[in-house]
Amino acid sequence: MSLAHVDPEIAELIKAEERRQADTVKLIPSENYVSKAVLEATGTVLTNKYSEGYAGKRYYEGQQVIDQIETLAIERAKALFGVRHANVQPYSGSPANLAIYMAFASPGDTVMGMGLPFGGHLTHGWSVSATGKWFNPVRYGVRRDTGRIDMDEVRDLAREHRPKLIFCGGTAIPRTIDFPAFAEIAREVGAVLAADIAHIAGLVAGGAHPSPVGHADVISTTTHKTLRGPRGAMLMADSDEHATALNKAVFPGLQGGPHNHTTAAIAVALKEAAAPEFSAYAHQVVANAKALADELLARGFDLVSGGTDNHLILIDLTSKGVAGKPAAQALDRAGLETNYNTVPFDPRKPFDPSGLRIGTPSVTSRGMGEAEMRQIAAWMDEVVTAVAKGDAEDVITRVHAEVSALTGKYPTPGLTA
Ligand code: DSN
Repeated sequence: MSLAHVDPEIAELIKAEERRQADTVKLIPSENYVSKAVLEATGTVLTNKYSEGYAGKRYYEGQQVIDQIETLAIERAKALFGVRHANVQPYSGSPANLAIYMAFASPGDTVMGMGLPFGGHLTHGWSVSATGKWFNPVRYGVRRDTGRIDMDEVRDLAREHRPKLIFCGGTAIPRTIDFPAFAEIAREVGAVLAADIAHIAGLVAGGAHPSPVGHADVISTTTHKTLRGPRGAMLMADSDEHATALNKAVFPGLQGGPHNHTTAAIAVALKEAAAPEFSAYAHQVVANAKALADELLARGFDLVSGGTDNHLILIDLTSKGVAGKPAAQALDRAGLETNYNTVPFDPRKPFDPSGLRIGTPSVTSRGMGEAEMRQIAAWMDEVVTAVAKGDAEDVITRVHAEVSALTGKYPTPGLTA
């Protein structure tokens, strides 16, 4: 029986979310629209199967098909990123990163990562995360004058603290990550270098951001951000020794049975990412982000680091006289979906910070280009200015109507295309 028949309430809510996603200009940089093929692979009978272990060595029978699917996903990951080993089983980014700790460090060991308020991820050793509680985290940030990672600080901290593990990458970094520089520092202090490319994996795959391969010892990524796959994650490595440690950490170290429906959808997404159109998409994501950033700058917005090299823009709204949360809420009501975010050296609290984080993967997947980015910046400016003046209702209503007219022209992959 169909979902609509069994559970009309949930079916209607899913339809409502479909409509919301189609009617919204989605600017959250970690989100995207997956293809119909990826969605289809996710909703299959593969969800019925347990497969603890790895291909050829499982703890359940009946793996004739699952082994082939997981092997295909692994081979496609290896080919796409040019690595020798890949593990496609981590449930998502945080478990993938935890597996790196389990593989290369012990509780109490010193580890190093970018502080959350500077753009790092919770799992890079932030205090509220298990990684900050169970390990001894040392954190680097960005320079106050440039908003960019301070590689001198990274080197000095690494020399002083001799971490076992160094993470590079994060969730709010608008600039290119210098993997060779991190690798040189990690080598000097004898640390394992982990590149968390969750945000930029699609750009790396499409050739729009330098690759960490050949520099980082291990690479973690989610599969659902710029890479445009299902919610999941992967770990990659070149050396047999690192790969063996990662595999053991994922299973049996941290996880039970892999989510086979996700593995199949990852395989589909990786096939899509190897196509020439994907490279064009990745480059357009960056071109769109630059166009959006330039227009925001021209309209007097203050961007952390002064712009962007990738898919992501971090706006400090202090100079606009409004905080991130009320701005994000008003923009959402106008059909422009963003997330409020801390900015480096933010004097405000994380739940009510000074910044807005935006990005261009979703709008690019819909086929929008630079002209639409300039229009989006204009709408953002109108709404934020109106919020600062304390009189935004009319502007929100008008902008929402204009946003709907725009979204109506751009099909949403997986939903209306
Ligand atoms: N939640 C992700 C993001 O939005 O960047 C990071 O895990």
